Amino acid sequence: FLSDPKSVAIVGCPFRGGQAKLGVDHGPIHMVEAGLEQQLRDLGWEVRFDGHHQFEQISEENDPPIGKMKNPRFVSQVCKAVASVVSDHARRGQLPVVLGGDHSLAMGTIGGTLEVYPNACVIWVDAHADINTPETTESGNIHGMPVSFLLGIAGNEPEFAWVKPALRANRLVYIGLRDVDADEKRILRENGIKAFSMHEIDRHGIGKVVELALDAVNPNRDLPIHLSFDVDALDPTVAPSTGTPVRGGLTFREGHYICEAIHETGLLIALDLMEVNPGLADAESVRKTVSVGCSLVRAALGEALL
Ligand code: Z70
Ligand code: MN
Ligand code: MN
Ligand code: MN
Repeated sequence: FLSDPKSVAIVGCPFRGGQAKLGVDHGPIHMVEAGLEQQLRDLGWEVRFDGHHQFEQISEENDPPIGKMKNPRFVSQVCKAVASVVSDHARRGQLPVVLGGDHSLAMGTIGGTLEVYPNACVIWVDAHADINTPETTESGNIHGMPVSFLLGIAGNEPEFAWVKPALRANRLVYIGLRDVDADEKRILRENGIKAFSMHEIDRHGIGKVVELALDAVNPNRDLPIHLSFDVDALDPTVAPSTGTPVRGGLTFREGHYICEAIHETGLLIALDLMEVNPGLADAESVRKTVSVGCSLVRAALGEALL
């Protein structure tokens, strides 16, 4: 799927409109300043840094809630712009590495991927399912809803009419879930969406779980893969600087194993690394989280290969 020489485009998305906490918009800047660009070059990739996208801010007074959804116009406009950036890179055979920013951005990243690779499957690594609808959300935060829009189960919402329901339920699989709302559990069940929670990881081990996850969405190992990695999938001892840390998460190695195993398939065509929030903790926790974020990206792009 990718051009030769293999090329990645780092897309910084300093955006926090999908949730309430300050600081997550600084995630991409910190990861780039940690040297991610050169680290990927050292792995043999041709790297272009696409910059930190500047999004036209819509002030809160001009962006009142639609139903329970907070900052709907701002989130919608940013995700639409991100979709076009991601699809442009994908069309050129470049692998977009999108640095968030909050996870509402996945509407844009996955939307952009599916424009170019309509049969791509999505591996969503997260403590949360992010599959609330504008009806079921309790928080009103759109970073808890992107998957419902991508699946086309979010209901008729004119502001988000541009999001095509391009993701099929049988092309989506979760790994790492442990904080899922009751309505989200119902939505997962009703749509037959495969999910491997921390419970399954404890039972089978991460190696088996990744194999089962790939069997579920990519049985013949021939479909392109979009990996959307929320850093809060990792245990808070490993990645403390994130908006919604949930204990009992992936170890450092389990997180890396997922990325390495997906790299090994040779099918990875897009990667999101979301929810790094350098504003939320002490300097050492920030350093640790930014560093593990870069390290996951390197793992997905082949670092462990001997
Ligand atoms: C909750 C909601 C969420 C991330 C929190 C939480 C969603 N289900 N996602 N932190 N990254 O607000 O819908
Ligand atoms: Mn900062
Ligand atoms: Mn998420
Ligand atoms: Mn999460």
